[in-house]
Amino acid sequence: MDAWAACEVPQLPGRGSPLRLYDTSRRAVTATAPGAVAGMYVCGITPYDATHLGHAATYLAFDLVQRVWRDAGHAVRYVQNVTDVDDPLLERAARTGEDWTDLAARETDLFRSDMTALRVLPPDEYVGAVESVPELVPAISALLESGAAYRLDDDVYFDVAATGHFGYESGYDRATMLDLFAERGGDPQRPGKRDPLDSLLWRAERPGEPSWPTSLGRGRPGWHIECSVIALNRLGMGFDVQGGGSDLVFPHHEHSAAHAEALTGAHPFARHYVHAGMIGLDGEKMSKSRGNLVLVSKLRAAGVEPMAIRLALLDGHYRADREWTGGRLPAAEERLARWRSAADRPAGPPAEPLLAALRDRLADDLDSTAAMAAVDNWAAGAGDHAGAPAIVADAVDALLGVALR
Ligand code: 5CA
Ligand code: ZN
Repeated sequence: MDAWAACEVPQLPGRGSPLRLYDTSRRAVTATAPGAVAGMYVCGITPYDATHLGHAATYLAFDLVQRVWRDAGHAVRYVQNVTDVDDPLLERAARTGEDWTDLAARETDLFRSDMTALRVLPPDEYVGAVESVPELVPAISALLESGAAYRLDDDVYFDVAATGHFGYESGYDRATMLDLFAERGGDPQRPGKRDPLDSLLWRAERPGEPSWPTSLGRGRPGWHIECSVIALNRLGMGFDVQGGGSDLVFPHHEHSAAHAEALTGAHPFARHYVHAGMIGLDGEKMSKSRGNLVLVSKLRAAGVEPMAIRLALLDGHYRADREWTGGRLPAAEERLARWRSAADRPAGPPAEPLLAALRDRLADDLDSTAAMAAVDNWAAGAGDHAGAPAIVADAVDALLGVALR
């Protein structure tokens, strides 16, 4: 499907530093080491409700990854999915009486316009679950043939014993895995499974649910295989970053990795598993199912400048769980105004030290808070460097994605 329009990224003088990122599987910050083309897959939305600030914060974190890589001289191949058929979407449509395809199309459109407004660079390939059914079916069949998957009634399950590596991505113990699996869409209690943690690859048709006629029978794909195969077919094994929010560490990313590793016999699926912290409201994770949402589109409709939303969300480390509070927006608006008037000056302090600080801080596991403090310092300083404001505006645009002019 179509993504959204890209904004221009200014080319900066010199070259940025190699990016280091926290990898969930190693539990450490280590250097990313992309070749000429860096590969990144970030899990996309399940389009049953509008983009909230938690989604936006997660996509902004990976937007910084792309910007830092580009500045360091890499081309980036970025793939994102849309989970446009899955239980929560179908349940919402059934409850409101809306056609599920209409609901998905409408919310995906709104997501595109929110991402465009926030100046998030689009993926090179934006791929829906529905349109990828023809590539998921052969992968599920191959897993069945190799014995990594098995039939249970007419459904198909992945056997977690199929690779010797299951559990390496999250590092969780079995009790934690069982809890999270039950909490996040798994079915540990279903009788007949080889292991309670085995995940659904193919769900045979149920009355009233959408299904596709395939060589596996009529049905629809499971969730983890969607991201596994969409990424594998476009980026190959061992791509640089698999990303999403921390609620996807287990079971989603563990199973996605295991599926691809069982399919190919190669390891690892991704070289870095990168997870953004959860944005909370009133002490709880902001989520569609809880309904405690602050929507990007609502803020925009109320006249909030998208660049202020961007600044508000970047003012905090991407990995930390963060609480959204009403005071964040006015503070970000005030900061944006300060930066804009500083960038409008005929001259200012030299740009080079700021550019170096921005590059250095962002390359260190995306320390956006420190990067923004460096811009504050530059804006507060005085100087007679006539070219500096233009370079700073370009740097803030290219690296933080914030348009000052
Ligand atoms: N479609 C799946 C991924 S394949 C999904 O998780 N969709 S989602 O719409 O629920 O979430 C989209 C992205 O936003 C995911 O990366 C998820 O981890 C992230 N996310 C969801 N809620 C929050 C939150 N409160 N704070 C930060 N990120 C969040
Ligand atoms: Zn995913």
